[in-house]
Order: sequence, then C-alpha cells, then structure tokens
Amino acid sequence: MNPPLTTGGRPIGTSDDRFGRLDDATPLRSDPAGLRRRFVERGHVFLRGLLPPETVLAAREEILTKYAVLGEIDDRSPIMDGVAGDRSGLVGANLRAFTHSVRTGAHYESVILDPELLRTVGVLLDGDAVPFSFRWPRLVRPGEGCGFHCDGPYMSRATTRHLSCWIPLGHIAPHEGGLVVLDGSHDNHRLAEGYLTKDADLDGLEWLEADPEVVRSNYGDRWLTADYEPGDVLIFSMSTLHGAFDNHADRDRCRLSTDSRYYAAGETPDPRWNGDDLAPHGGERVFYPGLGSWANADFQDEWKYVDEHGRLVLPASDHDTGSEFPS
Ligand SMILES: O=C(O)CCC(=O)C(=O)O
Repeated sequence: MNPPLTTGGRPIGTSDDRFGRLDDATPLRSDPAGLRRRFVERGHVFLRGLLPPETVLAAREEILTKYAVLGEIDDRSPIMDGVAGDRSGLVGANLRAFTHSVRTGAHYESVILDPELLRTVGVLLDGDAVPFSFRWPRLVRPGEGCGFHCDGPYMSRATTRHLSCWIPLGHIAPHEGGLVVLDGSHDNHRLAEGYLTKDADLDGLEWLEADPEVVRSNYGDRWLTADYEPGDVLIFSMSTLHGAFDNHADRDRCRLSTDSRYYAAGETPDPRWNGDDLAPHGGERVFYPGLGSWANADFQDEWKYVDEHGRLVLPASDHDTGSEFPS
C-alpha cells in the first residue's frame, strides 16, 4: 500500500468530493478550439503522452547524472532510479555554474522546445508560443514538496498571455511528489481580488496557507492529480492554484520534473525571467529548490544565496530550523 498523501507534512483528504484524478484531454488535441475552451473553462489541461517518452528519459538521465556529480544522486544504484545521495559534493560546489549546466543541457532543451509541446501551447495562447528564457528543472528529495501558490504573482509583470507547463521527467505517482492542482481555483473571486493582484517580489509573498483542506474550501472544489508518466504534460493558467505532494517514494528516490513558462509571440514577457542578464528575485541567488523547511519566506524554499564563487550560503537561522544541509 502507498503511504498517505501529504502536503507540507499534512494529510490531504481523498474522499471523492475533495479529491480526484486529472482528465486526459488527449481527444481534444485534434480540436484546437475545444482544447482552448477546456483550458479557459478548467484553468488546466492534462495531456498524456504529448512528448516522446525517449526525449523525456534522455533529459532525466542527463540531469540525474549531473546531480550525481554533486552527491545529490547515489550512482551505486542505477542513475535512472534517482536514489538520493549523501550530498557531500554540494559543499564547495559552484551551484551557479551547476544550475546553468542543468538548465542548458541539450536533452533538457529538447523537452522544453519539443515541437508538439510548442504547437499545443500555441493553440492555448492563440499565437506562436515562445519559452521564457529561464527554466525550472526540479530535483525533489525524500520528504520535500512544494507549497500552495499560483504562478501569476511571480510571472505577470508584463503580458498576461502566458501559461505554465509542468512536465514529469520520469514516472511520478502522487505519493512520490506529483503536482496537484485545485479545480475551480482559476476563476475563484477571492484569489482574483486578493492574492492574484500581488507581485511576489514587491509584496513579499510566501506560500499560501499550508493546510490543504483550508486551501481547498477557501479557493476551489477538488484537488486533482495523476499517476504521471514520461511524456505527460500538465498545462495550467497563471491563476490556477497548485502545489506538490511531499515525496514519499520508496528507496529514498528523488522526484525529477520541470516547470517552464511560455508567452505568445509579440507580447512583452515578465523581465524577471526573460532577457540575457537575469537576476530573478534580486541578489546573488540560484534556483536550487529544497534542502530546508521554510515557508518560502524571501523565496528561500527555491532560491538560495550563493557567494561570489557560486557556493551555497545558508542564513545561520536555517541551521536551527530543520535544514538538512550537511554542515
Ligand atoms: O514541481 C513542483 O514542486 C512545483 C512546480 C510549480 O509550482 C509550478 O510548476 O509552478
């Protein structure tokens, strides 16, 4: 039996009125207007097998091999299993260079720029799809997850003709850290009139409240997720509330996935994530999710300070609040 589903350590109710499975919108791939209508009506579309699995698995191998160099993945087990390592190589590593190398890997690029993915996103944007310059590949260690949020406050300084894609880079069952979206949240008026009017940087946003039942009853209908397979893509709007289950995979396996954003050609995208000289969220930081137990205050869950050599700098207080970073 699988372990219970939790988010941020809290169990999530799985009765039929609170929880369900994502509908596969594949039959609508040949019906662009129908697919767009589904996206507008539901705030998300889930497409099984949109990408060639071999493209996705090549990216998985490329990225996990790089993480093995840091000791984040233990290569005494097959790399593709993604078993967590002892992280010993993290100390002293140049994470600025490392994360750049992960984001620009050729196989990873093939996922982000897959022609069928771009075509489908273009249908939803009603224009040609252009990827944001920045991309968000994620290794999620045992016990880690992602707090509840919408992407809008993080991505919407300019155009609003943009969307998010979440792509599993391997099989991910819900209890292994699958993404979960809140059905009905994309047109929730409380979100629209409050949280979605904010700018994450200017307004200092943290994750929304942690209790999945409070979030559900405040902002939507049912939590939806899937047993994700390589090739599946979940596309959602900037106002769709989502998070990720805590990773309770067996054998200490890490979850590997990626999120990427796309805008309609001709629009001006959010400058935080686009252009040649990016410094998202300010300061010398790198996108290196996990390693601690924060509420994403000052973006610490995902964005870590590094020194001039790209080496991780954790605030002293994180050592007192549950960080598992090796000292
Ligand atoms: O994969 C995760 O843990 C979170 C992804 C996410 O928040 C996103 O795709 O916007």
